[in-house]
Amino acid sequence: MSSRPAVLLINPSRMKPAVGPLGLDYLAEALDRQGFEPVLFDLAFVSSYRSRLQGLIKRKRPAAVGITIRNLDDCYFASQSFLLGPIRALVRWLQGETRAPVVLGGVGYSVAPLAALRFLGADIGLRGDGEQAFPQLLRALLARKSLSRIPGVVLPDGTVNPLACADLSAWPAARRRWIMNARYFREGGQGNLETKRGCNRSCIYCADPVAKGKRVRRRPAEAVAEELRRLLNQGVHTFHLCDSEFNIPRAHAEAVCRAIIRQGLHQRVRWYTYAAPLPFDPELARLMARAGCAGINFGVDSASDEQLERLGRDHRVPDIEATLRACRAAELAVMFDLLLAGPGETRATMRQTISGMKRLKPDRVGVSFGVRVFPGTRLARMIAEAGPLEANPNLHGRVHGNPELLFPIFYVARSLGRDPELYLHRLLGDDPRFFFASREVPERNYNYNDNRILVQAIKKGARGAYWDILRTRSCI
Ligand code: B12
Ligand code: SF4
Repeated sequence: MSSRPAVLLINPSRMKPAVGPLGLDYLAEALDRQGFEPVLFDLAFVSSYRSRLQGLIKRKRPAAVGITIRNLDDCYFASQSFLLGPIRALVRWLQGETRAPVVLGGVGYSVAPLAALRFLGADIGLRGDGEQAFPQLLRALLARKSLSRIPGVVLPDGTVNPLACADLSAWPAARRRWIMNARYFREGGQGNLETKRGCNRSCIYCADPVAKGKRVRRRPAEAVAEELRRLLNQGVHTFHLCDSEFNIPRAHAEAVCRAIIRQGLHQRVRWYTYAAPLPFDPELARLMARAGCAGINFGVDSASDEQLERLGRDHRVPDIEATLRACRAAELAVMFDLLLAGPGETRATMRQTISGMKRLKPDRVGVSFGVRVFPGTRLARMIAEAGPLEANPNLHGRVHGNPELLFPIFYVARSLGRDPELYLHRLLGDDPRFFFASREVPERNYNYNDNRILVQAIKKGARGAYWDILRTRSCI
């Protein structure tokens, strides 16, 4: 038995296609380096977990049990699927099996940390990066010291410390040996890694700066490329990056591409990423394509300048056009994500956006109708200033008993008039370029929460970003 204190780390997500719990791979690596014994348990591929977990707890006697929470809900207006119910049952069961504290963390958790801690009945939460703060928390627990000054700590008494933000500037390449990366690749169709954290933009609805911080922390580009090599050695060759936006800041995107090329990996990997329409240019597009990038998902949100202004975006329609041209010239596949029905949206702005997309013809357009309201965002503050949630005619979903916005709640501008979804469906017509949330037409559904079409395609060998897998299944 190891003399190092064991820490049990659990991934409770069973969503399919299965996305590897990257946060736990990084966290376990940090714990290992700092004198702990990480013990991973993944619920993604097991049907019942109790007896196996019981055995593990008995054998390892963990000092703490960590649970990663990636998604609070699926952020989809059409489904509004809340995902914490089974995790609450898991926390209760764990508390009956061990006296070790149950600690919560993860990007979803960090969006609504106190409300999620209380809902789940866990002992401690940690909002933000875990690599430095979690070992610090564990050392304090073992020494029976106060937790009150540890960054990111959240306690049921209402303590919510400032977001934990790790210094990643000297962070070496992770070995990527703690989660089942090869299996996730086989069954989830893509590997994953981060090149940096945080986003310094001010889009009014976005949870990323809330959960990851507004200060961008870059990883050394050579370490990112080295990590790619390690995943390649496990047979993982197609990736989706996990940065909020790859091109913010542009210089780091360039450095990462150059490191991939310098290390000779560009002809062995294919990767996809999220990126913002600005800053983007033909040179960056060419460099990304050379470094193995196959496709980019741009959060363009709207093709109405007035709506983009209201959403706090810094790009405008001409930037969207220029970005698409740059990608076309570099032969990069393009997905544009729209975010419709936000504050001020009207039928006219929605019409302008859909006709703009039909004119531009990106490879695919993801249509999100209804804006999930996240705590800590400017949108949430605007709503709070307007009065009680129940009385706000723009809000849908859990408007009662949801002051901390933990449960799915969506903004759908009243200025859209009656039956706005029906109107939108008419605008989209049967143009296969558009994905939108519809259980009735599964081929056009791009909710990745339990998407059986994707699961089947991946089983048959499809690899890549999910939108690209869906696109190539029904090529136009
Ligand atoms: C990339 C990405 C995707 C990619 C994933 C690609 C891949 N192969 O991994 C794709 C496109 C597939 C995707 C899909 C979805 N996504 Co997504 N995605 C992201 C994104 C940008 C990165 C996630 C990530 O891996 N981060 C990097 C890892 C390292 O960070 P981390 O998990 O937070 O871990 C760190 C800390 O949190 C902490 N930590 C983690 N666990 C623990 C545990 C303990 C005990 C402790 C102490 C600490 C700790 O330490 C870690 C290291 O510092 C995030 C936003 C963001 N910037 O993070 C959205 C995000 C997580 N996604 C989101 C959503 C909603 C989804 C979907 C449900 C959408 C849908 N309906 O289809 C699906 C779900 C897919 C699934 N099976 O889970 C939302 C979740 C919001 C919410 N309400 O909870 C986010 C936050 C985006 C947003 N702003 O709305 N996604
Ligand atoms: S939408 Fe993109 S650019 Fe805007 S704050 Fe979120 S991650 Fe940053």
